[in-house]
Parts: sequence; C-alpha cells; structure tokens
Amino acid sequence: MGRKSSMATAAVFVVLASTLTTYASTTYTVGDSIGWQVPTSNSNLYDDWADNKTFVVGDDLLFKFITGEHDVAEVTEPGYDACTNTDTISIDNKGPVKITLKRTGDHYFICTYPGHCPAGQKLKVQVRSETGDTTPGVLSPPRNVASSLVVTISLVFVSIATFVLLC
Ligand SMILES: [Cu+2]
Repeated sequence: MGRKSSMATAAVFVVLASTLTTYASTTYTVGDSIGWQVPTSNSNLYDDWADNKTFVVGDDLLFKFITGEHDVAEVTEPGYDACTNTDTISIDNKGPVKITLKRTGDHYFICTYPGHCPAGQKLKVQVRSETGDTTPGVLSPPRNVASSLVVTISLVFVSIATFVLLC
C-alpha cells in the first residue's frame, strides 16, 4: 500500500472516530452562576432552577463548588425529602462534579454537609428519554443517532471519494 493510500485510510478512520462522538447532549451548570452552594435568599433556588428545564438521558449536570465546602450525593427520594444520606447512591466530594444522567425518571441530589440540605442545597430533576418517556430505569439510546448516522454515511462517501482521487 502506497503512502497516499495509507494516509487516505487514516483519514477515513479519523472521520469515523470523530462522528462517533458527536451525539448532542447538554451540560447544565446547576444553579447557573450561583453554582452548588447553600442558597442565601431563596431556599427553593434549585427547584426553581430545574423547573423550566427538560432533562434528557445523556445530559450532564455540572455541580460547581469548592472542594471541602460541599459535596454532591445522589440519594433516594426519602433521602432527599428527609435530607439524609443513608441510601446514598453515589457521592462525590471533589468539585466540580459532572454527573451524566443515564436513566429516565427522578434523580435526587443533596449536599451532605450538616445543615446544607435542610437550608435548600438539594436538587430534584426529572429525566426523560428523547420520546418524552419518564418511566424509571429505562435506558434510552443516545440522542440524534439517526442524524449522526446520516452524517457518518455522507462523510464515508466523501472519504471514499478522497481515497479514489489520491490513488
Ligand atoms: Cu453544601
């Protein structure tokens, strides 16, 4: 195989690899510019923040906080309601923390530092699949698979054309 055709083959692989990572997902910074902390004036801050957003499987939640001042624990609904972390699903204590929403249904997050959750540092989000399904525990495929496929196929054709030209 000549140098040119090896280069073309490499190009095809690069194109294919890059299209596989183009699934669209949204990263939401929890609390926006306020970040993840004890709300000072509005104890419903995180409820209000989540209210006007639609979260879909594959989206990320970015919890911005200073390590050692807060943490992020994913808990069960009773844990969220009572601000206890006895049923902790996961806990991250090094800020910032990025959590990918992998399942549909409700997700609950609290800060386990004493007094923080009762003061409002708690977040509940409802995660939907692309079709709007919120049945708990359903794993849905990444978004925009169909459109990515179209892009991939057209890029493969362009790559083949390049390959032919180079030979
Ligand atoms: Cu905290």
